Amino acid sequence: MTLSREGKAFAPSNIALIKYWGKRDRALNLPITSSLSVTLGQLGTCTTLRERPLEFKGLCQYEGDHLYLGDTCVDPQTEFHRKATRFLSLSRPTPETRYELRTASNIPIAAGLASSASGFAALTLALNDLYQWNLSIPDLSRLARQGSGSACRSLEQGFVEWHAGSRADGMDSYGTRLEVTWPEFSIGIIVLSDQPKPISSRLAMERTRETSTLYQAWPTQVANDLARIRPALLAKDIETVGQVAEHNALSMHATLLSADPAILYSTPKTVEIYHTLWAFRQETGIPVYLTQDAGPNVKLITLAAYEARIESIFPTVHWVHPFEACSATNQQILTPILNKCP
Ligand code: 2P0
Repeated sequence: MTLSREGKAFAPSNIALIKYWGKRDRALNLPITSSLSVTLGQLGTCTTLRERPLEFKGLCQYEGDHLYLGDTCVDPQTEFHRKATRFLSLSRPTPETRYELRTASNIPIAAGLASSASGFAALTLALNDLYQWNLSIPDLSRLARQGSGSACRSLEQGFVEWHAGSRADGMDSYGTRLEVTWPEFSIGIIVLSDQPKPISSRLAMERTRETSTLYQAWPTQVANDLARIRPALLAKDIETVGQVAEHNALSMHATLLSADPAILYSTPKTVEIYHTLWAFRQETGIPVYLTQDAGPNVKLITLAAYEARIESIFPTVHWVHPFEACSATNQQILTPILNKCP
């Protein structure tokens, strides 16, 4: 018994500088606002996908799609399995088609490091490879979005803006790359926990939208922040980029705190990092800023030249250089890192 030919792809993760928080359509993952992220180069997920004959069991003993995380069979009751199966059903050739999907990530799963973004972007690219669709980047982005909203920002390298769009069918809601190459731009990841988050971002953003009065101000804030950060990125103005991104992240967490019941992803360690960073910035004048997603981990925004100084206060920081994988002439294509797949 053999499996069909395989589709295989790598996709990087991304970190939002202007956050996606709140949906206007839950089924299609259509956002209330646009958002803007930086793609993480070689940090992401590799996925292989095959059609599985029904009688082929392998390690997973259950019916349906078989999902493997590394060498471990994923429990079909998990949110990850449900989301992946639902996503695969968008393009299953027949209702009887079953898949074997193997995924390996070099970032902690569900640690607020946007691993669902790279996961669904890689799965979209693996489908594109398996069925030889040759889809355009906007088409890939629109499809990935339906797996996980933030995945639509992981189809290109560099800075990517996800345009909220206004159409009910979502055809105008996808990511496009900004014409900026900034080799010195650096993201520092401080992992405080790789445990799954206490509440999924999907549920958290829903509760915030429904119960937080502060959330009413969020769309206006995002519009203002986007208007400030776009020219700052083009000008490679790290102070403005960092200030706007930090302000945007803290404002998102303020809406979460004002949800009912409140949602707090920060731990005491997270808050300690805030204070250490702000004191360091004040004392040294070094442009280093923070952002935080749906988890306790903190990400730093800075330039490579300041990394050694910053390590004196945060020795465990893991640096990512988003533009490392991009040559000067081929800045956006994911192909140079496809060979990251084992
Ligand atoms: C972002 N986050 O812009 C924001 C900031 C978390 C905090 O996108 O429900 O996993 O699958 O569309 O994409 C995480 O949300 O949510 C996220 P779904 P997703 O990166």
